[in-house]
Amino acid sequence: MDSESYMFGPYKIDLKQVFYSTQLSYALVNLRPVVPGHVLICPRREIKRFVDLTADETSDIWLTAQKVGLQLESYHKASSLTFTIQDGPQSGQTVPHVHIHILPRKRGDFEKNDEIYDAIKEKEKELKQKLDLDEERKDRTIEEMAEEAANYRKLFT
Ligand code: AMW
Repeated sequence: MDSESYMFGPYKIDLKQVFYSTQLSYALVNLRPVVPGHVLICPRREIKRFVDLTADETSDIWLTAQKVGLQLESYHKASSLTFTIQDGPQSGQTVPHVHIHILPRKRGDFEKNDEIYDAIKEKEKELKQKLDLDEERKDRTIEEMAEEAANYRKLFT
């Protein structure tokens, strides 16, 4: 595999979105984050389901998530972290490539704590968008994502 090429399911990820990587995993900023610092950790190999990761990949993706979570909680002055995997379409997975969502959490960020799980459901978000015409949610630009990733990259040097 080309060491500088990152696929996320069918999407070729711009290098500018990637802020940390190991031989087996990489961390990227999100196209549509639901809270500041909502990032994704993926295996470098394009694997759809969690069960199909090797032991080394499983270990590496969680060690990467631990390291990234530590830095982003502090960077965003948060006080907790949500780590979540939607593993398979019926759990809400929309991109067929294993990814751990990391979401820095703050007191009062959601009225009801578990509403964060509704927020990360892409389909519900689309529905909310249709219902709430005032709230425009669209993909971020590569410039916005590149700037965020550049700031995070400094945390891992
Ligand atoms: W899943 O619903 O599969 O658990 O989560 C998919 C996640 O991937 C969402 O948070 C979505 O915003 C994000 N996403 C989709 N496409 C891209 C992309 N090209 N770059 C970064 N994040 C993406």
